[in-house]
Order: sequence, then structure tokens, then C-alpha cells
Amino acid sequence: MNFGKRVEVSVFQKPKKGNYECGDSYFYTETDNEFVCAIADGLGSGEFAKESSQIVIDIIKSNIHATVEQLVKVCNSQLQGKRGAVLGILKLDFNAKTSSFSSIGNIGIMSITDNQEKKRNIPNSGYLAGFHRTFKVMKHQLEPNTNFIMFSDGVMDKELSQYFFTNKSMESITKTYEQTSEKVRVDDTTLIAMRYV
Ligand SMILES: [Mn+2]
Repeated sequence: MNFGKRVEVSVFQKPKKGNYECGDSYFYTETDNEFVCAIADGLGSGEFAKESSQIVIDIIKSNIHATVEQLVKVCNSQLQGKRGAVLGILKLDFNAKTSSFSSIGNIGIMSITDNQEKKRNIPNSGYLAGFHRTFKVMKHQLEPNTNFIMFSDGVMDKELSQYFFTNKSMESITKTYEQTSEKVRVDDTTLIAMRYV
């Protein structure tokens, strides 16, 4: 096995002011064939919100070979009767050389290549709560030297700087975010910087 060789990852996470535990859950992994990253944010706060975001992340963890479409569908069905959750998933297929991403609700995903070709996902509105729903998955060719930035809705638009997309060190992106963003968070905040080399 050959873990972590193709995608460099750095994560910044901070809970909402006054909360000890963060309601956002995330997961990422790399295998020989693919890279998968997801952020889930349970609606509301407290233990039921955390339960929903954790259900979603556990499903993705145990089904990393599934497509983004399949993952969103299974996560949605497993949230029936639970507190809803918003979800962003990014999947890189190293063999097919494709990137696929989808977000249901307010999880942002952006990508930028070294020659400044920038893409931002169009989130599907709403949230996952077991109801049948349609959603779009954006699929692109996977170019080497591409940064992917995924973030929960605790990240404010004004905190997203151009620098995040042009820097080649993922650790410096999350460190810079830590230094320049508001110290007091009004919502749970997760920012994941990834670079496919
Ligand atoms: Mn949130």
C-alpha cells in the first residue's frame, strides 16, 4: 500500500464560541486508487447534531470505493428519522483521472490549478434527512498540481483569501487561516486544504 503519497492534506478546525466539542465531522483517506474527503455538519447543535454528522462520516469511512452519487444516497437514507445534516464530498480517482464533488447544503468546495483555472461548486440546496431528493455531482478531469479547499459554513466568505489557492503548502494555508481569521467563531469551523501533486 502506498498511503498519502499523492495528496497532501492539512486541516484547521475550531468549535463555535462556548462549545467544547465541534459539531462538524470530517474524514479523509487515500488508497492506491483514490482519495476521498468529506465534511458533515449536523443541523442545530449539541449531541443530535453530532450524531447525524457522525453517521454520515461513518458511512463514508466504510464505503470509500463507492461513487459520490452512491454515498450521498446512502447517507441520506440513513438519516431518516434523525436530525438532518449538510454534507460535502470530494473524490479523486487516480486511475480514471477524475475529480467528483457534490455538496448538499452549505459546504463549500473550490479547486484551483497552478495555471489559475478555478472552479467553485454550486451547492445543492437543503440538507440530508431521509427524503428523496435530486442532486448534482460535478465531475472534472483531474489535473496534477491542483489545490482543493473544502470548508463548512463556519468559514466566512471574507476570510477566503486568494492566497489559499495559490500557495503550494497545505500547512501554510491552514496556518495562515488560523492567524488571519476571527478568533471567536460564531459557528463550528472546518477548513481542509488538499493538494494533488
Ligand atoms: Mn455550521
